Parts: sequence; C-alpha cells; structure tokens
Amino acid sequence: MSGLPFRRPIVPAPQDALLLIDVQNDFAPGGSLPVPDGDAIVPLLNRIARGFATVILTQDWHPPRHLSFAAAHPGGAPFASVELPYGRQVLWPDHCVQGTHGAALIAALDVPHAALVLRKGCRRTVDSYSAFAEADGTPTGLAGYLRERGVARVFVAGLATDFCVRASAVDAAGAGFATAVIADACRGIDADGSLAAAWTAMTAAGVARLIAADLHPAA
Ligand code: VGL
Ligand code: ZN
Repeated sequence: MSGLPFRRPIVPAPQDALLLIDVQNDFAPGGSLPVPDGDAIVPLLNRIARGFATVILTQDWHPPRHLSFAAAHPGGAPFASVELPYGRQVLWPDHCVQGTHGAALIAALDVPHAALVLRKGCRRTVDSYSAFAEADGTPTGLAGYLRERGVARVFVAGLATDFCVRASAVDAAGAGFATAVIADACRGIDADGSLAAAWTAMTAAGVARLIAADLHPAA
C-alpha cells in the first residue's frame, strides 16, 4: 500500500498536494518550543514547494491559556502529561499563541503560491496535532478540501516529525490519500523516544518514507 504510489523518481503531478506543517517561529531555535534544527529545513522546503502546484501551510494557533500549555494546569510542568476528556495530553511551554510573533511562519519560508493556510488548535480546550482533525475528532475540513480539488497523493514535511507531522500523515492516510513523509524535510522534538515511535506508527498506517532527493526534479 505504501510503496506502489511512490515509485521513484517521483514527479509531482497535478493531483499531488504538499502539506507543510507548522513552520513557525516558536518551533525554531530561539522560539518557546524549539525543535532542534527546526529552521534548517526551510531552504529545502522552499525548493520542494516549487515542484507542487497545490501547497497547504498549517499554523499551530492557540488562544492564551490553551489546555495544552503546562501553565494552564496548577503544578503542570512542560513535557509532563495530563488526562483530558479526549485522552492524554502532553503539556508544553506556551507556544504559537494566536497573533504573536511566535505563531508567525518563519520569515525565510518562501512559498508564495500556497493557496491555503490552515490554522489548528484554535479552541482553548482541545489540542490539534493533526491538520485533519482536532484531538476530540472534530474535522478541520482539510480532507474535504483536498478531495474537492481531486488530490490523490499527499506529501508531508515540516515540524515536528513526532507530533504534528506524525498525526497529519497518519490522518491523511486514514482519509484515503496515498501519503508520504519527506523525512529530511522534517525535524523532531524526540521527547522520550517519540521520534522512533512516530516512524513506527506512520509506517504501520501505510505512510511512505521518502527523502527530498526521491522527488524529480531533485529539490
Ligand atoms: C506541535 C507540540 C505542540 C507540533 C504543536 O507542531 O508538532 N508539537 N504543538
Ligand atoms: Zn501546539
């Protein structure tokens, strides 16, 4: 299921979409939830994006005191977790607060032809790692958007491999899209083995693992 739709070299076609996840200042070095080397992928993302007619950007976009923030829980510590009505929630430093510099796209990201910027995690009481559905299962509408536009294959890259890239890729595959993650165009947080677990989960979901050089023309 994962191999066939992605025979190399991969030439992006009109039915392909590129989903660039959370390329935001707070996930870059100097941000409030820095992903190691998070900004290093930006030049590669810019090159990859040039090969795709359909590019979607996402932004993690939380209101102040979002329930994924450790500070919203008495005694809550970053990287601990709590039980919420929709399940376990990792607690994070405050990050990607709506309208702040930290929530803005990294300035060096240069994808002027991106037609859709999708913001997620906008409700205070529900997180959304996935671009497709919030943690309580509420759809964002992205699957419908892609289907209406005739998209068949979804390529995913961005931040962070083990959280929002993982959840978005698994949900893309679950929604019926042939899905690939471009591994060298992502960076992970790797809290407690989460990076290895993410690749195991994505592979189990039928997500293909590519590198940018698999795309033609090479990015
Ligand atoms: C993310 C943790 C919290 C991500 C977002 O973009 O991977 N991770 N919010
Ligand atoms: Zn978040």
